[in-house]
Amino acid sequence: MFLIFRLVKSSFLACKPYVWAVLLFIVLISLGSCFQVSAVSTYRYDGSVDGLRRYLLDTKDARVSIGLARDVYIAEPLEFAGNSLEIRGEGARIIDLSGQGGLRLNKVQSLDLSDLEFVASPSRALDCIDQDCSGIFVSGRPGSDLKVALKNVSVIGAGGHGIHVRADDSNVFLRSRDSSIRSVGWSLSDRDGIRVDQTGSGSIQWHDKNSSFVGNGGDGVELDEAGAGGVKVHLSGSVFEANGAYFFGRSGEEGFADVSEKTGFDLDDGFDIDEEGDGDVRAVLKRVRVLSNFDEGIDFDELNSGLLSVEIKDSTVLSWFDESISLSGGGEAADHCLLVNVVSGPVDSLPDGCRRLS
Ligand SMILES: [Ca+2]
Ligand SMILES: [Ca+2]
Ligand SMILES: [Ca+2]
Ligand SMILES: [Ca+2]
Repeated sequence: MFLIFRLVKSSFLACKPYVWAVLLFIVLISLGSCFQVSAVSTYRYDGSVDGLRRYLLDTKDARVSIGLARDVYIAEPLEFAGNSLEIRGEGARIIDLSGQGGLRLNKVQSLDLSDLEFVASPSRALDCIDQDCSGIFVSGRPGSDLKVALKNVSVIGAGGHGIHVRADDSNVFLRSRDSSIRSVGWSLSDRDGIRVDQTGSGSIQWHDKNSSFVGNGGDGVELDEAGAGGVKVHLSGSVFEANGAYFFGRSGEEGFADVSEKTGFDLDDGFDIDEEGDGDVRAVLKRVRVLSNFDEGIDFDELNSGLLSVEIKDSTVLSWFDESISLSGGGEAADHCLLVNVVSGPVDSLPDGCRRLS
């Protein structure tokens, strides 16, 4: 305070512009921090699922901390339709017994999850024909960006997609690190570890560091982008392993033929990008492992106007069923493709347009 008083006093005396600038800066910083503190306060989970449910329904910008000793059992989905939701698990688990999908966010701007394990009870295939069954479902608000951030998050066992992000006319920014999506998507064909559906205007950006996608029925990750806008990904240390085996895993079961007739089939992969309309696919993958997925390891398709640009470095991509790396730009070769120190195969030929440097 004394410093501020001295500054005010000296500024009146000297009328130096820089002194006024410093004072204005201090005032703005103070107002900014006050605003942040008052805008989002933290709800501490106290063991009442009903209380948590009401808080989420009543709050526009929500922040929840759960705590290490807590297992949160939910018998029906937790719904949120405000602006932004942050859940700090602090080591907690949410255990979804509903089978319909555990966390459902409708027309939001951001979801931020950290230090949380999300375990879903598997769903029956017939139950998932008419409902999403994703562990976590997030839809964007048209005209606003949609940000989804995962840090040290696990999603295990959901019958539908592990995480399903859907956006019409919104940019999707997905950031993940040290997270794991595994053993999801065994109710129906084409239920993926992470699935992003972006239609209309808007693009998809995904940054990942050290996350893994293992043993999911559909793709490890599928990014579908349509209309104006493209797909940009930057991955380092990501693992896609043993995904896409739904067909083999379920084909002998009773009722399988009925379900497949109603829903159709999609052959899934480790990491799948489908981009159409205006817009590029630009992917940089470093130190990734893509192993034993069915049927392809990496499958990137770019359609209509735009470029397909792919760089993969210091990585291993092995597929025993179909191509380890499949690239299709505008129905033809990639526009730019560089593989540096990449072990790939054994069912493999260098994709058209690719250069390999060892
Ligand atoms: Ca899929
Ligand atoms: Ca789009
Ligand atoms: Ca597009
Ligand atoms: Ca395109």
